[in-house]
Amino acid sequence: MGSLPFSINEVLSGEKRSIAKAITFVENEEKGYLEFLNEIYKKRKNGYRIGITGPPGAGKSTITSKLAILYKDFGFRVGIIAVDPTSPFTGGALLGDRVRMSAIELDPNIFIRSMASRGSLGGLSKSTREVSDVLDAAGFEIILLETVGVGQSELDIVRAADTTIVTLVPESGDVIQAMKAGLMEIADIFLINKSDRPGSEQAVMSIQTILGLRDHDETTWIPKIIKTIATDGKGVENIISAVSEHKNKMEKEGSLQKRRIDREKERIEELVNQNLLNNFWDEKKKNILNSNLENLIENKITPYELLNRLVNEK
Ligand SMILES: Nc1nc2c(ncn2[C@@H]2O[C@H](COP(=O)(O)OP(=O)(O)O)[C@@H](O)[C@H]2O)c(=O)[nH]1
Ligand SMILES: [Mg+2]
Repeated sequence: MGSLPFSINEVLSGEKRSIAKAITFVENEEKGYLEFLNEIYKKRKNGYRIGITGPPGAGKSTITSKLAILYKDFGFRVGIIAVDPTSPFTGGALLGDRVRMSAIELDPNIFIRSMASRGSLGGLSKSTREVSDVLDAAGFEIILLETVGVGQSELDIVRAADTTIVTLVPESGDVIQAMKAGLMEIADIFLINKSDRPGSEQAVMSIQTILGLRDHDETTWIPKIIKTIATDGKGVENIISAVSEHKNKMEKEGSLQKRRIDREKERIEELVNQNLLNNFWDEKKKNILNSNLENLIENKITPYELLNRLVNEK
């Protein structure tokens, strides 16, 4: 492949500056980025991808940084991808948060990358997945994906993650909101964060009630509900145990493999769509379209006839 603005070997050996450059390269879809992704695909080492989502302000970034530190203390290398416009990782927080973040940013075994959520084709899921691949190939064994749970983004994070954590707070209404937003279906683990505030027990019970209404058998993973106080690090070790339990259960039932297969299937579909689109609209076809616009209005050609002409045009 052609020359890259960074060294692949340095990326693969975990050199942070090169990794950062490689990610920018992929994010911007610079010339040669598919060849680069092709180079590293088989170098991935099965890094475990954990999605952390939930409403703004629930404590996702605080949880993410505490998880990163604890995993690191256990001897893992940890990569963080924060897709959250208000994340302290993206500079959107108070100065105090920002300063606390820098301490983990400087840790040689923790890599943090913030990403803008973009509306481009494939959007969040695509870039999150590809950037996770880069981190995986660079030897990060744990990959934490933080995204703010509004709209499409939490569904995208689920597609990119092996285990999905939904972070809520005790205040009444949060659980109802979460249900409406479809968060109940996607969570493998629920956190009731800010459990230093009143109402955490009721929040746990309402989630239990909702989960209890679902069909399940011995193969079903029943989501764990964990109370945390992220600012004090309380409950964070329980999150790590729950993630391990979820991983073991999925491995036993074959569902981890299935999640990963679904992810690859979706990737191929996106790649094909993107490839077809990029190659379809050449000058000739654009001319056919433009020269027939009036004909459409004047009923001289139907959209379906025009479609056939475009598709069959060589
Ligand atoms: N009282 C309390 N505050 C918390 C807790 N966890 C996070 N916070 C605070 O809540 C605010 C939002 O946290 P942040 O992690 O940025 O939330 P995010 O928007 O979900 O990423 C920050 O000021 C945190 O210090 C907690 O367990 N208890
Ligand atoms: Mg955040």
